Amino acid sequence: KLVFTDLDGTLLDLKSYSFMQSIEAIEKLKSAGVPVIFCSSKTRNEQEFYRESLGIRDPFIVENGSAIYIPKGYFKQSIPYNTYVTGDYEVICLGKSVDSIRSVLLAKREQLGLNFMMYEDLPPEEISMLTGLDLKSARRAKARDYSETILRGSLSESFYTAIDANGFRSIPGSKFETVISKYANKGKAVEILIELYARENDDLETFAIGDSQNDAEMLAAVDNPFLVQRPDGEWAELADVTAQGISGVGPKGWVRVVDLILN
Ligand code: 2M8
Ligand code: MG
Ligand code: MG
Repeated sequence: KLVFTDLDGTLLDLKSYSFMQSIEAIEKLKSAGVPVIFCSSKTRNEQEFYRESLGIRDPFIVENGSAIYIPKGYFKQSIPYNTYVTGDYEVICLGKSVDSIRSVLLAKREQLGLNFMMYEDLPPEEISMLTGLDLKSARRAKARDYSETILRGSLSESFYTAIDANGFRSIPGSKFETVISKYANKGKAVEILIELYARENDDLETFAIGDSQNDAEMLAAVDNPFLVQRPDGEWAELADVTAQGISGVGPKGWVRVVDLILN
């Protein structure tokens, strides 16, 4: 079994970004030897914080499918993709550099006379105020490699057309929008990891848990897709995939899905 999971509003409480409610279920997955693979809009630094806090050592997918971080030696066989090494990881990159994204955003903001703000424009203190992340977490969120989050201000139809023409797309998250390369994709990243696990494990059964539209591609890539409830009690309406709706908002639903997976 393999579990792919979103973080904000899924494993983490959407408001406090806390993992307290999920700890026990994570321990059960670890004891059962089931990999817990984060797949989120969060950065490497943010996800490393949660991996270290929770003692998770499995690969993880950052910035909405922009890159897959695989601990060195995690797979016995060598990885049949272009990779680069950073720290203790081999990285498969599907996205584009944050610098290229930010420079297109800057140019389009100017040309189209828009007034949106992105992380790059703001000190961590202000990001912290706007997101509810604590200051250290705001710094980890600002340290992006392959995407940029737009925090406030209006975006126009012409904005979306312009970024599309430059090879980018905007992904609506639980609270904000994040601009990534068109070729970055949570689903593609999940498929690559499934293929790597499948070389070493027979009869894999795959699961994914999310809470919003930005999880659709991940959910479409697994055998058993689940959606947890959002704070308003609704389940996200996904365009191209049907997922089983589980009762329980965020981590409350997450814990229920883990019980289903293990029983
Ligand atoms: C952004 O991600 C959330 C996730 O759905 C969003 O778009 O609403 C990203 O910048 C992420 O790195 C950050 O931790 C989060 C904070 O709410 O916002
Ligand atoms: Mg989410
Ligand atoms: Mg997310």
